[in-house]
Amino acid sequence: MTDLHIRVGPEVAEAQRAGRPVVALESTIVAHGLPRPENLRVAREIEEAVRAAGAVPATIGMIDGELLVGLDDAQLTRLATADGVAKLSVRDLPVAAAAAVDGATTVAATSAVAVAAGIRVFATGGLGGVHREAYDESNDLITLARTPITVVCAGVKSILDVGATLERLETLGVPVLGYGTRRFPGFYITDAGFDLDWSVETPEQVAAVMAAQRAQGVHIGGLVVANPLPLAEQLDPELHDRTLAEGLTRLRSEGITGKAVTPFLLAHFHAATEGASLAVNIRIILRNADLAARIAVAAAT
Ligand code: PSU
Ligand code: MN
Repeated sequence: MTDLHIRVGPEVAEAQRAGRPVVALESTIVAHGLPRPENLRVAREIEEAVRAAGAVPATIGMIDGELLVGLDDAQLTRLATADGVAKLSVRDLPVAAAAAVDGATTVAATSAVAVAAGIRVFATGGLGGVHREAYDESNDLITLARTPITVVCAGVKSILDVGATLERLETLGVPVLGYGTRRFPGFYITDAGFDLDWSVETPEQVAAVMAAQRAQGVHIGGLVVANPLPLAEQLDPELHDRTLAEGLTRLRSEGITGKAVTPFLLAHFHAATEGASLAVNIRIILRNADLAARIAVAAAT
């Protein structure tokens, strides 16, 4: 138990003592982002992908109000299968702890807790960002501006306003590195239509940026590594555009707002594409877990 009331699981604690690489993983994609029953299987596969690339996975979440870094299989199963698991962003953490609930942490909350526990690399699917409807900007962005963690993602979902999200990351001082690309990926699609200023080709190059960021100490914030799917693996762009248009229409007609927006659109994609978006989603997460582990290995040596 740290003084922040974060409990680090035994395997993660042992790896940290030995200076071995650790990769943080979020639980919102498990509890709210992926459909059941595949979510639990995928959650385990993500951890396996991290191990296969030489790092120790630390899935983060809340059980009975306690923040855990490195859920064991029973805890992971509980967050994947229980009803009423709360979606926790940063502001929800103290309230949820006092209420002793079970909760899944978003990119923002996972980043903040990971850094508090001394972890510097994190793999997810896609970041939250600026939504297209009304005024809604994910806490993921401002939290990345303040939290020194490297987040490997496939950009942001095309359900968001991708251009506005990139502008906000610039305003907030968060560097975005294209991994093997100079185009920002749109999660299901390889290229969301925006140029990036910087790209890297290897995990070692990412580790060098992380080291420079720490050594300079000029801006204590995060780093986004945008890892696109290969073109051959993306969701058919036509199916994508049609599904997105339908989803946005349903959002309006069903009056969905706030933190329910992201899970609603994800569920719509999974249902409307009859699993095609799910297969793509799983590929993305596994690829990001692998890359994050290789970055963590490079950063630890
Ligand atoms: N992107 C995905 N799948 C997800 C999410 C984002 O591809 O499940 C989740 C992440 O946990 C992210 C959160 O932090 O949605 C953002 O939610 P909001 O827009 O309410 O901040
Ligand atoms: Mn929101």
